[in-house]
Amino acid sequence: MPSAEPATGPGRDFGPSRLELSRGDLTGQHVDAIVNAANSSLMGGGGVDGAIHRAGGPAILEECRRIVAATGPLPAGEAVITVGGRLPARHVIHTVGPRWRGGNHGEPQTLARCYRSSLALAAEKGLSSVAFPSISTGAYGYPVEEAAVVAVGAVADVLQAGSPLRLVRFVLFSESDFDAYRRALAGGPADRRPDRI
Ligand code: AR6
Repeated sequence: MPSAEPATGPGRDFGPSRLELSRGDLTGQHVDAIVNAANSSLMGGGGVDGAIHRAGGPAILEECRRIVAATGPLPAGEAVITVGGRLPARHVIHTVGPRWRGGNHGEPQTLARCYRSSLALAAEKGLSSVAFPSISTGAYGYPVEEAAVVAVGAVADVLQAGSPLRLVRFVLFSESDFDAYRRALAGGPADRRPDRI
């Protein structure tokens, strides 16, 4: 008989906080917030963004509209939070990843800021569990092997520094993405990461 909760995947503990990898669909995650790989308009799109709005329903888009009306388009690297609508997650944190332009246009720094901004917002709101997709590696074209190192490194740095978050999970859609993140996690400390993130 299948268990109600999926088995936990590979991970790493940072004191009371856990970074975990799993394969599957982000929209089904039972966490306090899932993170959307959005675009600056916050008006929805394809990929994981489309899946989140389809599954969560119109309440998410309504709140996105109010946010953009009040503060304008969301710059890459920043994050905002809305309700989760019909999703199992109570909240959606929307962040905008960098478009890949060859790697010398600040892409790693912007991508790292997406993870840091999202986690800072989650902590500020008193949340304890967050699930991320692989930001920027779909429509925005960031090579997944490189993005995985930045993503895992940025989250590990936040948890290492001490965070109220107890669980940060990457939910990878494909086996090959999952393997890239597993390699990044196994790569461990900073000596394997690109500089100046
Ligand atoms: N669960 C988990 N991961 C998913 C899911 C899902 N349900 N669906 C797709 N992915 P993308 P980006 C993976 O393109 O590159 C949108 O149109 C997907 O396989 O969703 O940041 C926005 O509106 C890939 O690995 O996001 C923006 O315009 C990863 O999620 C633009 O795309 C990210 O792919 C953002 O592009």
